[in-house]
Amino acid sequence: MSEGCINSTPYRWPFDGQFRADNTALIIIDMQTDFCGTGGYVDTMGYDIALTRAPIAPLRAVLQSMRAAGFPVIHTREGHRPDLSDLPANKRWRSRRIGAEIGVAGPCGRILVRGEPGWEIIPELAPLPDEVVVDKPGKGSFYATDLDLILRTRGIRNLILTGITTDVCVHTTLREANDRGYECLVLEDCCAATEVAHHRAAISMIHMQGGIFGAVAQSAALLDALGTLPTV
Ligand code: C5J
Repeated sequence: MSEGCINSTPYRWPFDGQFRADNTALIIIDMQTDFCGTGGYVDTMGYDIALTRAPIAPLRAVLQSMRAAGFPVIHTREGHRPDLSDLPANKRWRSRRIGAEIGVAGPCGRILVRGEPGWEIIPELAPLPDEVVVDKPGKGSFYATDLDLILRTRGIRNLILTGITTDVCVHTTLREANDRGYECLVLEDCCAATEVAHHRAAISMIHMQGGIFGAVAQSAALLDALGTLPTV
């Protein structure tokens, strides 16, 4: 088969039509209280968490269907060690400037620190015990993590990317994955940014040069494609 299976733009994804539960993973990026919960990092910075909460409902539907179809699910969490030994000085300085200093106690515990309530994945999208959770200190899910090793060990080469924020951690992960040869699909309605214009721009960029980082679809298109796969 040469044409893809999912109705996406700028091409049907994946490029070679090889869409199966044994070669494709759902990646859910940073759906943590710090990014979409009341009193978390994004809320403390003064951004509208209604935007970063918008993907929760479509993402729940995708998560449920992909779990049922036997696809591996990988969750990521951005956060730092409690001693902040993996927090670059410039990242800390920038967060202090905007009034949400990483490592300082806030309504959800110490901001972006591993083990704190704000760092946890929101209950609506909580990982199952057998699902991989990747802890990352930066924006990309590959930098300073074992994600690449986990994916290659499982024979996964297609990634369906979701989560927050579209322009930061989703895009950084998309670019890292693309350069490593993974075939990527971003689910537009399962991502969000802290500015609508940034979300739209980040989605638009993917379409350049014939799909420079991969392809984009709505969650409904993925759900339709899942419905056509043989049941497990
Ligand atoms: C940010 C993220 N925006 N998950 N993190 O700092 O996009």
